[in-house]
Amino acid sequence: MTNTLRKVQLSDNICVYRFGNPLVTGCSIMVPGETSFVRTEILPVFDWKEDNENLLLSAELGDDDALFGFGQHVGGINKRGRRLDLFCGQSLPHNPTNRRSNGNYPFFIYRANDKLTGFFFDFPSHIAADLGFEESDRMEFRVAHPDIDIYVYEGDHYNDICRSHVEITGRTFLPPLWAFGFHQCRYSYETEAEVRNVAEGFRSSGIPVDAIYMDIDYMDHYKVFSVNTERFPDLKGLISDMKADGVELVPIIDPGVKVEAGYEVYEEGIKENYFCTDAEGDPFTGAVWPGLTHFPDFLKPEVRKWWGDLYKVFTDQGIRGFWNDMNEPEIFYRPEELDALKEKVAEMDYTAFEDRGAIDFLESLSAWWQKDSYYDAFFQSLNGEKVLHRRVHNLYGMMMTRSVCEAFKDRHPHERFLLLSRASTAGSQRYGGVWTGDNHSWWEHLRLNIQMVISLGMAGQLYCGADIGGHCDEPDPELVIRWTQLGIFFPLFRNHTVKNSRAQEPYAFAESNRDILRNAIRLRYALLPYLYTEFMNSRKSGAPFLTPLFFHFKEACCDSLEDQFMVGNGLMAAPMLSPGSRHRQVYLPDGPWLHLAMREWNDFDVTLYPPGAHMVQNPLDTISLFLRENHLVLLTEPVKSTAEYNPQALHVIAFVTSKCAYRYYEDDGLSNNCDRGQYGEIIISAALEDGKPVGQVNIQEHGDYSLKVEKIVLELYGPAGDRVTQTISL
Ligand code: MIG
Repeated sequence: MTNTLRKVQLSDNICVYRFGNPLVTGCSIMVPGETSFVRTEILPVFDWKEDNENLLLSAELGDDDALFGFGQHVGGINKRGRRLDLFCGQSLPHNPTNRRSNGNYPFFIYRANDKLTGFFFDFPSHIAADLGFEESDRMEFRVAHPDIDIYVYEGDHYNDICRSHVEITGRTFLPPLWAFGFHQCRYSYETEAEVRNVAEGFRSSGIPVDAIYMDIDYMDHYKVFSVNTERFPDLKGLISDMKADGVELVPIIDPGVKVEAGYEVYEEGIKENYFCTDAEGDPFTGAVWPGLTHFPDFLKPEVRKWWGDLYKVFTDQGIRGFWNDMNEPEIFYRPEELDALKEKVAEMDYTAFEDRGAIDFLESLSAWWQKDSYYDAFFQSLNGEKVLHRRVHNLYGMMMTRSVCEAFKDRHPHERFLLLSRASTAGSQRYGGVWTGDNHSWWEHLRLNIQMVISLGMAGQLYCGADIGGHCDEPDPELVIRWTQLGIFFPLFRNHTVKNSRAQEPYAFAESNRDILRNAIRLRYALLPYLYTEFMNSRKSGAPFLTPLFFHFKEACCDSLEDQFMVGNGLMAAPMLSPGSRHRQVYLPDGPWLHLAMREWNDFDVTLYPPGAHMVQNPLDTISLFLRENHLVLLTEPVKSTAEYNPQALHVIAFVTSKCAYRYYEDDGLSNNCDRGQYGEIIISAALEDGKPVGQVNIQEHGDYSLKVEKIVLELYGPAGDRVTQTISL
């Protein structure tokens, strides 16, 4: 046996098991020193052995064992039965058997009987996970190298495990308040005029919007950090006009740097040796949108500094958000393959085609596209050592985003900004959030949206969302409506679509659809006091705020309910996920619930439901919120952009069968003063007095912060669903 297993107990609940000499990945912020490890023979749960340079971990699965997690991989929240490749890759389409994902979160909670154990594989390369696929009673992880740190978390509750994982991989970055508004994207708004039209479309139809995204066509020949000045003659003016209207512009940045003499980014990268290298030590060349490109080696600190500073051309003009795309990295082809292909075409004797000849030939033509072997053709430099890219593959996207985050913090130490990354891994949440990649305008992807966002949150990546309406293909109005009604609960609330698809902006639909979409988006803005409080609480505690029902309720049937989820502790969403349907079954665990059928943020019907399964009506223009007993939700009058957000009056809807309390959170939404002790809280409580609910509030202002809230309007429902209202001025 060449390998050794050692362990360190980091805290009561966290242990690290080390095989061999793992690379320092940067995923964990709590890597134990070599000397603290002691020899052990036993890894919890798993048997292990070496097998052809791989480390093979396997364990038996009991009939009811479950495996929750793995971030944004396709599949249920319980991934049992799936086969996954834990290796970042363009995962298109998100179909049920797709094993790859743009983001790779090698973290899961294993539940056997009632015992919960969390595992985090701190390993930056390929792990083939078989979660009961080959044999239903066996899981197996084939780790591509026998050097790995495995963090093991123990706890009585799911939240304990999630918190431990955040302790190890770090808490979520601090997004600006505008990150919680509605965002509009398309591949691509191609001109300044088009961007202005989009903003105007929202404003004239009274639909709120906070950000418009710029996809790759704003660039000059897809040269990163360039702008096509014919299409965008006055970007600076555009940025400031948009900002004045409460709209942030968010440009896309790809890592591939076009090979072109005279292009500054390219020249500097070559001169300073900033690019990944091939076997000969020359800059590695692959092709992406700009044609032939080199790829920055983000594992080198000096490259991160350089790259992060390049964003200055945009931040100096007022940009405060970016989306980093293609950073798995996606590579379309290599010039070597293209040359070989050209030769093949030239030498082909077409007259000799017989039977399968033409088929084989045509098949061979496409075999060069996005080949996995490209990851064996270049090298990076980790702590001064040359490593094959494949060996550190999963770090690429995180390190790209880290470079931007760190540069921005250097230059604007007190400001917040929004970074999104397509590729990510454990720890990425410290630098930015994610969108879940290229989904489709398919009803199945609404359900997947829930599964992905919830699993990402469990893995510590709180700021995320999927492309609403679907990226590829085209949606009908009903699909966009139902997806928007679902999207109101997710941190990233962004509508996006591919090239040449139908107009997918909410204002682009017929008036009756538009009215429904406006109400949905306005409800999202109305819910900001609640959603922002929940997000910020999660960011602090490490426990996710979008959770499966089984995080809260013991009833066995909650285990597999993946089309209902909790938003905070008090609110349950049961979105409409199939076409043509106006009713759905909703399971209400534990006690009674209040159904709020929201047509508009301030126009809704309230129905009291006993626990159990119910067939609930849900017309197209309505969003169902379910309020748990002894909990409350907060709303405020929606605004057209969070730039105008001012929750002077908080509307509280509470369902009080004995008593409830909530800690509302508020900060300036733009600076990091909140992390330096400047924020406000209001403790809102209600209890029954003579059978009727009575509310109370208690203000806590921290540091110099003064709360925006001046008045609290309480709408209190008692045990029988009877309503009392009460207004408290602060
Ligand atoms: O390969 O920039 O996921 O959101 O619109 C396509 C164009 C490249 C993939 C991203 C998508 C974006 C698109 N990009």
